[in-house]
Amino acid sequence: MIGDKKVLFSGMQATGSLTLGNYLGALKNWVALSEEYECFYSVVDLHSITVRQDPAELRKKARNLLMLYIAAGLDPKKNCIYYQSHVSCHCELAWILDCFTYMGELNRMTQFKDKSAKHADNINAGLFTYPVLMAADILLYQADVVPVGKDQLQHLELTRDIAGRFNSIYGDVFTIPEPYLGKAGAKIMSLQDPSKKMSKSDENPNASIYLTDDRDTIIRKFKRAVTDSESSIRYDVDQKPGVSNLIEIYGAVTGKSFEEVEKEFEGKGYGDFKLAVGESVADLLDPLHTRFAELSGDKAYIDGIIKENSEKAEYYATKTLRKVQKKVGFPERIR
Ligand code: ATP
Ligand code: LTN
Repeated sequence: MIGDKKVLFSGMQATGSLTLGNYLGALKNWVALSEEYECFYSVVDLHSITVRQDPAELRKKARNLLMLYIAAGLDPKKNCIYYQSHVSCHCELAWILDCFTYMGELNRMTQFKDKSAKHADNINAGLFTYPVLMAADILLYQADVVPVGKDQLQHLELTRDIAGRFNSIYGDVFTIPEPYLGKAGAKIMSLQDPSKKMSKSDENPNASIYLTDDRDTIIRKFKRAVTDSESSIRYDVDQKPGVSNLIEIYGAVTGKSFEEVEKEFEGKGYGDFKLAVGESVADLLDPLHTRFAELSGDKAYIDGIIKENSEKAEYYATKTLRKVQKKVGFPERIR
């Protein structure tokens, strides 16, 4: 708890441009939860270097991501929006937690398996211990709740195991976090291959809607989305994964249930449906584009936010880290 509020932590990697999947699966929920909780929203740039990054690009993407958090509706005066790399406690706690995590546990992580298959020439130790750094992120702020997409549930389960293990040895040090999954949009699939999730690191730009895409691009990408040879608009993930994904997107954007969407497009063809989905997404993203452009032009404001919030994050993170260091037996600092 901070004051009378429960704590929320979440983060996104500064790799690639954010997609509609990131927005519907994560950002949208973040905004909805931001009044109720004391929130920490991190740009997790330490995690980004588990795959090779161009330094100038990474810096730019990290700043854009931070601005997108704000453009999407998070008030940076109320929510602690900061760069993970500015708070060194994350690395220090991750090391300690590494010593409480088993190789077998990390070996089971599907993201590790996927990413090592994708980057077979660079299966580094960071990629392997990635979930421990994520556990450190969450546990440093004593988070009660962590909003994530479905793909991150396994990491969250591991975080809970590590925290429970640590607590059973040293007493109640960490709050055990609960995942928060939004109702709709928890797993948006690729527009080109609906068996894969929409991902910002996909090489095919037509597979994802980027939050920075303009209206024409958005509509064009939806027009090209892979569907099937039938023509009915019906939710059936097994038989009609492409159409079901579009229904999921339309439902998440408009707040309509699957049944309502099916009804709305009864007797209509894929062309009409795809256009409606494209327009609803373009309308959703319009205000975000305007706000992002404003923020991009206000360097001093953004720099101020970065400074203020990294100090706030550091204050809370240090509190937990000092407690942990004491528990494991490191000598006290002499002042
Ligand atoms: P990468 O391709 O670099 O792995 P990503 O697009 O998978 O990136 P992350 O940075 O791993 O995105 O995820 C940020 C947040 O967005 C997480 O909470 C994640 O669960 C959520 N998320 C990512 N992709 C989707 C998706 N397709 N549908 C719903 N939520 C998603
Ligand atoms: N692993 C997450 C990003 C992430 C995160 C976190 C999410 C890093 N640390 C802490 C929630 C809480 C991802 O790839 N989406």
